[in-house]
Amino acid sequence: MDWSPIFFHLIRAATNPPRGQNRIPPVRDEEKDQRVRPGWPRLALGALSGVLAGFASLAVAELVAAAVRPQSSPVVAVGEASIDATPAAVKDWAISRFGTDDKLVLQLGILVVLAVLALVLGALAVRFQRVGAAGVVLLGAVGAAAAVSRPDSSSLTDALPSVVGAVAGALLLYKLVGRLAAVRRSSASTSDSATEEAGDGLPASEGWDRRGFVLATASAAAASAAVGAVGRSLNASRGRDAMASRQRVVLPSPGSPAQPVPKRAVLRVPGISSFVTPHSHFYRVDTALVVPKVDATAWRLRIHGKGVLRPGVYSFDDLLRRELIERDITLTCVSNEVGGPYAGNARWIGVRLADLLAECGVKPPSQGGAADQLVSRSVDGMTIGSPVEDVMDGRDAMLALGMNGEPLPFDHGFPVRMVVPGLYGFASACKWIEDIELTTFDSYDPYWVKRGWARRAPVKTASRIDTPKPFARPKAGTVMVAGVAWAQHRGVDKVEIRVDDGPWLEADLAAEDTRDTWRQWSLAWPATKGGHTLTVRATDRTGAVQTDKRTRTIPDGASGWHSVVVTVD
Ligand SMILES: Nc1nc2c(c(=O)[nH]1)N[C@H]1C(S)=C(S)[C@@H](COP(=O)(O)O)O[C@H]1N2
Ligand SMILES: [Mo]
Repeated sequence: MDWSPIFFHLIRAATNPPRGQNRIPPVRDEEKDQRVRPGWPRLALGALSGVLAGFASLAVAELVAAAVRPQSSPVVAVGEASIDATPAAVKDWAISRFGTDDKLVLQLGILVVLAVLALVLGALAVRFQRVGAAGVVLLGAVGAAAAVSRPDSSSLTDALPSVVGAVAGALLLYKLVGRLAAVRRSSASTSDSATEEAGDGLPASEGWDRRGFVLATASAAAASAAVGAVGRSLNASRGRDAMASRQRVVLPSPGSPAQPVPKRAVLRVPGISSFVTPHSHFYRVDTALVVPKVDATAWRLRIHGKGVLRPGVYSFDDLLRRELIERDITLTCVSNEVGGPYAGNARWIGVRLADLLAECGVKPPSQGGAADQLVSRSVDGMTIGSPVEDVMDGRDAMLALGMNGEPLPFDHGFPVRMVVPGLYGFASACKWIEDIELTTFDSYDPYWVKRGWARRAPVKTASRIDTPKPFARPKAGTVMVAGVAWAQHRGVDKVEIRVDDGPWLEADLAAEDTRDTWRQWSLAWPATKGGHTLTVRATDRTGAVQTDKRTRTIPDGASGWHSVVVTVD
């Protein structure tokens, strides 16, 4: 497509505007009847100009962000800032209401708010041209402030996308509403360029330069779309080095392989969670609106802090060359409601964290170590605190490089993340990790703790009915009730099902893979017609029965029994 006429018009619109447009020009007597106060059609067109200016701002910002970094784009920066500022309860609600779509919903929400503000500013600009433009600049300032105050922002250049975008949008709005305000003069006053543009035989319109407005609007819309599209594709290609580095990774066979998953650990019941969770079904919970794309070749991990006798810096290849362990570990999120979906089981391959720490001279508190908290930091500024005692107590805490036989997917932390059996993800599973600092619980609160979550968060024993689904209508007869239960690092020893207020029936437990993985279970239920409530509870290897006491997810994980109501036909 040939863009030159559009750009020509855009440039013309910008450089050759009708004069006197920021004020309603003085009107001669014979024009008075043509002079209309902005009625709703012009206000509507002003509002349209506002939306267009907003669109142009975001398009330009997208292009500039491609040059700076994708996370500096105003919608991303404001979105991530609002994620950080959202009270824990609201965030929890959003996660449970929208699930993994919460980010999409958030960004759409920001766009809707922006669109409304743009409509208002545009309509306002019809009467108060400068106020409208100033409003756009102000919105840009908000974006800029959000961008430079992100924890992963290291430079004021992060303000550029918002600033440049806002200036472009403000100019455009100013020009567009100028077209609306320009009063059609008598054909004698040829000095007015608006008149020139309209003076080609088109009928004079209701007191403003209709043709000039339509042309300017159309060209600005087309130019913005083009600029935005270029920005988007540049942004998308920015991760190319990272993607190439991921493709080059060859995971060595582990020195300490996982035992094969026992055949009897996997049940063949339709509707049950698969024992190993494929990537496509593995939950994702993080605060990143733009998934960090880290180039493994340039990646480094620093280990330092209290009681670290020999601080270390490791490259990805340094880690690959070490002896690797391979382990099946079930990861769960503290935001998971009773019966919720935020749990997944994968085969991880990585470096034993305790060995690395020991090499750096770190001792656990029980052996006189000075630090009791290990704070992991990610490239996107996340901070996660784990007890040093836990990661060094012999469990398979690791810096994972691979998941289910592949390098980590970007969504799940490429190139390296932490995985610690028995701790919730927010207290252990730092993705895109780049720094480990040894410190104390007393002296530092990481990200989630600052927001009301617990400092220490071992996984609570949980069990879930996967099938039948809530409100299912199975036929009377034998109905397979099945699901999973987890109590990582303690192990699950028993799962029981209760039908209505009947006795607890012991379910058939699939064989255990390891005590760090969940266990599938099933029960052949002789279902009788009518409505029934199925309830599940698990018992862990310490003998503790899963509590029926319902708690919220905040601060340290939901508890209570999962129930499913069905109607048997
Ligand atoms: N960098 C970073 N790491 C993070 C998070 C995050 O927001 N940012 N969220 C944590 C939480 S709350 C959980 S439950 C796990 C989820 O890991 P997954 O997305 O691979 O399932 O990642 C953890 N690691
Ligand atoms: Mo989580």
